[in-house]
Amino acid sequence: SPGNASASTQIEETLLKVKPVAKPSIIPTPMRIGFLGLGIMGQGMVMNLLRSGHEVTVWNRTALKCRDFVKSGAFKGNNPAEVVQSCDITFSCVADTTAVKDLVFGNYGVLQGISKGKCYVEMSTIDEETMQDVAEAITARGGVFLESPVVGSRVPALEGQLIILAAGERKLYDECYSCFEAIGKKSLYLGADIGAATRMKLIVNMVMGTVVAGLAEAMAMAEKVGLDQEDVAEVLSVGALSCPTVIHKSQAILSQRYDPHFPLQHQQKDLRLALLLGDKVEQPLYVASAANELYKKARRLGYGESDISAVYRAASN
Ligand code: NA7
Repeated sequence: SPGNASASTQIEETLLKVKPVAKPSIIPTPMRIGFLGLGIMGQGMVMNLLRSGHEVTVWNRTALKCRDFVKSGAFKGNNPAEVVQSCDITFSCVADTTAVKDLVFGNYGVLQGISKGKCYVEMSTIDEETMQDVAEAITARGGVFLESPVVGSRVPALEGQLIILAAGERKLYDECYSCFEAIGKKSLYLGADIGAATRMKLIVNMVMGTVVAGLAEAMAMAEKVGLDQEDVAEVLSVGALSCPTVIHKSQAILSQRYDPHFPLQHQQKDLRLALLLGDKVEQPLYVASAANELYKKARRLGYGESDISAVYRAASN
């Protein structure tokens, strides 16, 4: 469709524009790498794997998104099972729990490609129970599993500056060394216990979600009390609250440009998952709950696929 064609052109333009941070010392593993999911995060990660000399086979539900990566030297798999079969280590980074379940347990899914020694790394942010179910299914077939959500959004993914959180099989974590070097600025192994990396990711995104919701509410209030929002953004940018998130998100609110760096629906998913986790351990989460409602409202207003900063629309509505 024309929509898809323009998505592909957009990918190409973005990839040409962004320069990754130079990392001359990477020695790519000779292992064959598979990558499932070419969303905002997957696109940046795959580009950096290719740039650093890794052999990568890609698959995406919407196949057209593979085109620019094949032009840049990737192989294309026909389905997840085929990618897993033809590669040594397969990474996946897709939207949510439903997507992961489809990908892993579905027809021609990951599980059908797993045999003894095949390695699978799940980078999506999902609930830890599903993560554990996936781990069990993979290992029951002789596969090796690592849970590895990443912290960072579109630009850090494109620049190879993500933070990689990992838990599961230590040997596989070590084997991913050159891949993690290519896509990230830091990686952290949190132990063999599947779920630890997801919990860390949810904690970090709880901070992100509450900070951006608070900023949106303050900007909306500023306008109501007769302040110039540009002045507010300037004061914030020179004070102790000056950080990339506050600076970039206040600029997005000022310019009313909400092109997705971190899709709002994913932030709301992460808050929802954090609230479930809080429920399990009886931790009251007043602030995160309130923020979650604001993101929910923004989704209802149609901003699910916009950037997280579009939560301003819910706050000012
Ligand atoms: P995006 O840009 O929203 O991309 C989502 C990706 O997930 C994209 O490749 C989708 O394929 C894919 N997807 C969604 N549903 C499915 C199903 N049912 N089956 C297979 N593939 C699916 O997300 P991000 O890249 O920003 O984030 C990815 C994860 O990292 C997420 O968990 C974040 O919280 C962190 P499509 O192109 O639509 O066919």
